[in-house]
Amino acid sequence: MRFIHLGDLHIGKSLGEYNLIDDQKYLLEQILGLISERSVDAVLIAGDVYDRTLPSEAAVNLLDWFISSLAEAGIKTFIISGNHDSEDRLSYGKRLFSDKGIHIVSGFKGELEQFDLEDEYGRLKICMLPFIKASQVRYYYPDEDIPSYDDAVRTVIEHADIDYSGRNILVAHQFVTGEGDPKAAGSEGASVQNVGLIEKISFSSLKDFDYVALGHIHSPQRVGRDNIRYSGSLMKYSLSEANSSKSVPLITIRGKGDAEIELIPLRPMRDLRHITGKLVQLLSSENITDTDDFMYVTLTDEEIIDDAMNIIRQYYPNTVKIDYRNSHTKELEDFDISETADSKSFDELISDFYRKMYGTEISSDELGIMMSAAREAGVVHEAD
Ligand SMILES: [Mn+2]
Repeated sequence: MRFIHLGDLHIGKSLGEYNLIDDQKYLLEQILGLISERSVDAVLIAGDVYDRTLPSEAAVNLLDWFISSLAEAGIKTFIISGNHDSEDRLSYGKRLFSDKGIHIVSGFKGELEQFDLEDEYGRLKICMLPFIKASQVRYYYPDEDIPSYDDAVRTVIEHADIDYSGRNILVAHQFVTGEGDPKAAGSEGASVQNVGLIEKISFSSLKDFDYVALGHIHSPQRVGRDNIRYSGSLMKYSLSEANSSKSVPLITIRGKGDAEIELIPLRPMRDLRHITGKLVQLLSSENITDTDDFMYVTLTDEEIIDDAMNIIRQYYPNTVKIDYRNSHTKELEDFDISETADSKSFDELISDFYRKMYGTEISSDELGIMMSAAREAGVVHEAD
């Protein structure tokens, strides 16, 4: 039996002011193409289906189109909720969809939900664990000792009485660690960036499954072993991912313990790139490529360029953000504000800041405007 593992679709997400719905549709079409080319039987979607709990109309339409296409092609689909999804909204229509082979488990109801598939090697179980917190598991298992997420997941799995002599797949959306922490992409949000010890789950709790399809971390990677993986997000969702690439795990499971994993690269409609240099170099004709891409531009020019964003957008209309890296920003990086702030008055601080940013003295008119704004904001008082 052959599977595709997806996760962190974040349907409806935008990048700065740019809506990504067309890019997401392009990638989902590519995945449908792959499914038919490689005779895929089932799709696992490991949470963060939508980007937000209240998805836009365009986002709902796109998911509707995708799961309808899967159902029409006869593909069994298994979807769990992630921390970005609304459990209730993602549950919409789930009993009806189930008849068409689209199985949604959104929100934890006290046990690991399981579905049986069948092929020439016998039965294969799909176990679905939507995003959970330890407190939810404690509620259902008041007699168990559940200090951490690791204990929570282990408790749920133990109570599921899984027959490990047969073949089992787990779909989950959690922070699972291998030899070390998984490498985050940077677009996951605070739930991953500030993850505490108590929220981490060791891969060893999951090692008896034939394959574990994880969501939550946006960089594609294995966790502890090859058959426990994060698929990674559908596309690059932040600047920190500019130099990475996305892929889809294609898993062929034959007999017990015989899972073959192939990583299929995803080709985005518009890539996300980061370029660095002086404005004239970056915009010289030999350096201009792929002008539809989403661009992050770091200018190394010493002087601030008037209207740089609009100039760059004449060449790269989908520029998301520009910033500077030069001797002034270097000085600012080295500058310890806490040391100076206590010993200087407000107008001295503003004058210093202006000098560092623009390399010239602030005029008395400009300083006057800053002082009156500061008085209005209550930062300084008349007597200062
Ligand atoms: Mn996510």
